[in-house]
Amino acid sequence: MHIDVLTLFPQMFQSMFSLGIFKRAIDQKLVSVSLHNIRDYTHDKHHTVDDYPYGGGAGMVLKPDPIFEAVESIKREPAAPIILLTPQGRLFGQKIAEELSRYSHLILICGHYEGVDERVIEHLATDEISIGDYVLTGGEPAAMVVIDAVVRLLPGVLGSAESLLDDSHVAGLLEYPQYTRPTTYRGWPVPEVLLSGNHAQIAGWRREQSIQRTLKRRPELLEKVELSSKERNLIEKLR
Ligand code: JD8
Repeated sequence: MHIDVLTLFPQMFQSMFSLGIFKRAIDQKLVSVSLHNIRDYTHDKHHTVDDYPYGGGAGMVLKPDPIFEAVESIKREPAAPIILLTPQGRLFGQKIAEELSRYSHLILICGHYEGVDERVIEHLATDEISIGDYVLTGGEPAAMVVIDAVVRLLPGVLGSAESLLDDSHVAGLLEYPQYTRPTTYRGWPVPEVLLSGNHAQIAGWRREQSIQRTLKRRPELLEKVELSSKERNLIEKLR
């Protein structure tokens, strides 16, 4: 997959792409990322990227022309979505991550200040995404969230140790509690069952913990998840 990112602050992405799972994925050529500074697509002496809003109001709006020219400079695969990160977008989740992971090319546009000129939304972007109902100062952290969630779904990016199968938002339940050594830390023991070596019993305990935790913290997730009749009974009992 190739990802083009348009931003006023390309440096914000540098540590993400130079460390850990991302660096490995890029080195293995499973993904490539090009950062484009929107300011490089201005033509005036002061490299102006923003201007006052027509009709008045606080703050500045990103001008359309550098954003259009930046996108037009990219060799775009015809199917590649042009995604604007914005609080007005459709709410990002695992399902959209899976959808985006099926493309071989993504173009992400990060706005700043009060937002971008509406003509970018109407005539350039093909998709608008929000990562949640809180206010960011710009689209960059949202683009990083989207890129992270999408790239880890690409074949080969995760090692077998980090495999996808257990992911809570894939399975539809929250994850069970996890422990590592020491078996007792500051007097707090690891649950006995995990030391038993009885793999069926451990799997049963973990499943029950996942269900209990989901019921307590995110009960709405239980509506969609597939459960056995035994598990449904457990929930009724816990309720
Ligand atoms: C892009 C500018 C800030 C937004 C005035 C100052 C996404 N889930 C999300 N929350 N916030 C954003 C986001 C915020 C942005 C920009 C994304 C560009 N701002 C503006 C409008 C109100 N503030 C986001 N994705």
